[in-house]
Order: sequence, then structure tokens, then C-alpha cells
Amino acid sequence: MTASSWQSLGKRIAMSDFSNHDQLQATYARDGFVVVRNFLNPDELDDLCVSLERYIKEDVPALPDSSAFFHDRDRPETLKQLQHIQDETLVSYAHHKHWVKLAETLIGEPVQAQAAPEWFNKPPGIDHTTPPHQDNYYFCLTPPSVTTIWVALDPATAVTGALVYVRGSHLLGIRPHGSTNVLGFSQGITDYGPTDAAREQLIELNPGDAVAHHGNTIHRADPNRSETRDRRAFAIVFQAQNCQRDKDAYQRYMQNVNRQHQSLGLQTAADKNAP
Ligand SMILES: O=C(O)CCC(=O)C(=O)O
Repeated sequence: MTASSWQSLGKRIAMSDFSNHDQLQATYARDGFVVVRNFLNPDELDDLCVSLERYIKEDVPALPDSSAFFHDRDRPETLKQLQHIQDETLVSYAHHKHWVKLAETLIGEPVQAQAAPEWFNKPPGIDHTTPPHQDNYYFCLTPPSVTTIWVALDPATAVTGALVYVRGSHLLGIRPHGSTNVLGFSQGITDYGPTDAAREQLIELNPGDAVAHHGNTIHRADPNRSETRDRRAFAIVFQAQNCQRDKDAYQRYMQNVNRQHQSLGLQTAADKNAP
């Protein structure tokens, strides 16, 4: 989508405003995540879903293994994660002022989006857990001024596998991570325990609602236990413009990702943003 079509889209939609700016900032600073109800209105949500459906139908079949993760590559309905999305319309969301404004409100300084948006699904009937992790263990950014805006495209509930956050965990640094067998989340926290569980908060969202989480906030999700409903989401990661990547830590992380992909018989990730 071009800049001018974004402008006309902007005129026709009444986006949720951020007049509660101070409250959003305070909640995010305290908990490490914040919910924005109706972040996308029905028209916006519809446009996003149409673009994603087109991309999944027309472009995804030709993508390498490292960009499109399937539970079973021979069953398109088991698509569970998209990385490195290059579609022009989908990438343009990273520059849309509504998204940027929320990220800047939370981070408190100018931001830039990471290279490509992501799409997550928990297809029905598939045992797909999101292990407890901290995104900045993957990103390796200093300072950790990075936030993920995760927008529900379907109801995210206790049944379908809504995100679960450990309140306040962003204030306590990065925890040890180790390899998992979950494609798309190659590293998980190795000492996750009862103290974490006691501070868990399940975030149920309606389609169009967003939750934004800090890069150090521990989060996880259960499998989708619905027999019929997907649990899809579209996410963009924003970081402060002054963030620096720890290149050695990132290289170690990427070696782990590539090892996992090789062990699963996938092509290894050729570029730098694989999870
Ligand atoms: O969608 C999920 O289950 C996990 C998403 C996630 O971990 C993230 O966006 O950081």
C-alpha cells in the first residue's frame, strides 16, 4: 500500500486514540505489557486480513522453509508462523503512524520497526505450545528498548492459546534460555518455575485488539485446544533508534537457530531475523 492510500485509509477509519497516553505508559512500565482494545477497527482489521490471505495463498507456497513454518508442509492449513514477510502492503504497516505512535508512546523515544512483520497461528487440533521466552534474548539489543505490538486476528482466549505474561518480569533482566523443540521458538527459559507461574496473567483479546510487550517480558502460550478455530495474530517489533545489537550474542543465538533448523531437516535461515 502506498503512502497516499494509507492517507485515504486514515480518513475513513476512526482509530483508537491514545489520549490515555500516561496510563498506557504507566501500565507498560509497571507490568511490561499493555492491552489496547480496538487497536484496529473492523475496516482496518478486514484490510489486514485480506492482505494476509492473499499473501498466504499466492506467495507463501514459494517461500523457503526458514520463512514459513508449517506443522506439516504437505498440509497448508497447518501453517503456524511467517517470518521475513516482504509483501509491500504488509510491510507498510510498520510505517503507519498508528502503530509507530503506540510504540513511541511505550518506548518514550523515536523508534524504527524491525525488518519485517510476523504472523503467528495456532491452527486447531495441533499441539503447538509457545515456550516461555523473552524476545530480547533473541534480538540481543542494548538497551532493551524494544516492544512487540501483537494484534489478534481471531479471538485469543484460554481455549485457543492466548498469550500469558509474567507481570513485571521485564524489570529483572534476561533469564537463561536453552534449545526447545518448538519450530519458531528455538529458545525457551530453562528455569521457569512457580514464582513465575504465580505472576502469570492470561490476556484474552478480541480480533482487532492489541497487546504490546517489552522485549524483556517473559511470555508463553498454551496450545490451541479448540477443534475448529485458528488463533492468528499479526505482529510488528519496534525498537528505539539508539538500540545496539550485541553481535557476538546474536551470532551464538543464530547458530542455535540454524542447528534447530538443520535437526528438523529445514533449510537454514539465510538472513538475520530468524527466531
Ligand atoms: O503468538 C504466539 O504464541 C507467540 C508470540 C510471541 O512470542 C511474540 O510475538 O513475541
